[in-house]
Amino acid sequence: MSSPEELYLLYRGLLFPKETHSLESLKFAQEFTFRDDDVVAVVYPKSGTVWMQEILPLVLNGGDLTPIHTIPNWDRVPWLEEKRLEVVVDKLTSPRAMVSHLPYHLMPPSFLTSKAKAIHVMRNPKDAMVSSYYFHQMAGFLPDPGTFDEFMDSFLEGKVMFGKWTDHVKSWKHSALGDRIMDITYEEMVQDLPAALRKISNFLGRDLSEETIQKIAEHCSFKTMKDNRMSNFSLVPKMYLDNDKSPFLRKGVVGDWKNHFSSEQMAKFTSVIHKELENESFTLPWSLD
Ligand code: PPS
Repeated sequence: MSSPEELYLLYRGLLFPKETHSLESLKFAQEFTFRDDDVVAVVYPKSGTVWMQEILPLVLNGGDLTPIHTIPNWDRVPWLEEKRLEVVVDKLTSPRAMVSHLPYHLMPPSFLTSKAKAIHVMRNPKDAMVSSYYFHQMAGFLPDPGTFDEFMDSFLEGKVMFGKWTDHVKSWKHSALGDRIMDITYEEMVQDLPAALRKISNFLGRDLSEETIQKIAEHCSFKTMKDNRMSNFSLVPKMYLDNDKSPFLRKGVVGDWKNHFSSEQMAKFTSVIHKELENESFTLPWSLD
């Protein structure tokens, strides 16, 4: 089994999985030229990234299913910081959609000066942590997570890919993007996907009919995505992502942390997160209890 040192690249204080990132890919991201009509979903890991890879093309193209049925999600809406971007970038047609796990301060200069839009997706960190715990079991390119308790310590200390959840959230909450950024939560999307789709399409200046919204919601449901081989990672060799160990599209619910946290773990987790956010001007959209 490989050690974290072998599996991660340390770049500007953050850990990046070497399988999918390199110094070249991070340089490519830094030098990437954003266009004014680009949109990027900025998401801490395990908080709704691949969901946005399904939603964005459909909202942008008015519900044409071709991209989600013919292009694997990682090429359809690539990660800004991953190696694949350089390979597929010339095939992307405007308006282009991307995703990123980067914090705001690592976004490329051209993003800041362009008019490109950002959609910041947040998920309750307890559920993101549980999802990540299972992801570390199925992803051959990530270190063994250890026990749930050990993984919680790594997560709270930021010794995981893309660092601390609180740092990521703070960076985006303090962005200077004004009306170029929209916040949405994973929980809102689970609770009422059509309403979330209306919010996203309004933000992107798309006037979609109710019929189209309903069609997109159906094709972006957890169940439909789990059956879509272009989106469920079944095309990836098992040595990288083993859906038999834990499916990538695992549960897709809110509050699974309640099935995993002891009362001590819950108290510790909540107190660490609250302490790190205590002087912040923003409030979290959900209670952590
Ligand atoms: S990654 O690896 O960081 O890109 O992962 P990410 O896509 O951000 O997060 C994976 C979790 O999102 C869930 N997911 C969904 N939930 C509800 N509905 C839909 N359509 C959906 N698509 C993805 C996925 O199941 C992971 O959460 P868990 O809790 O593990 O099920």
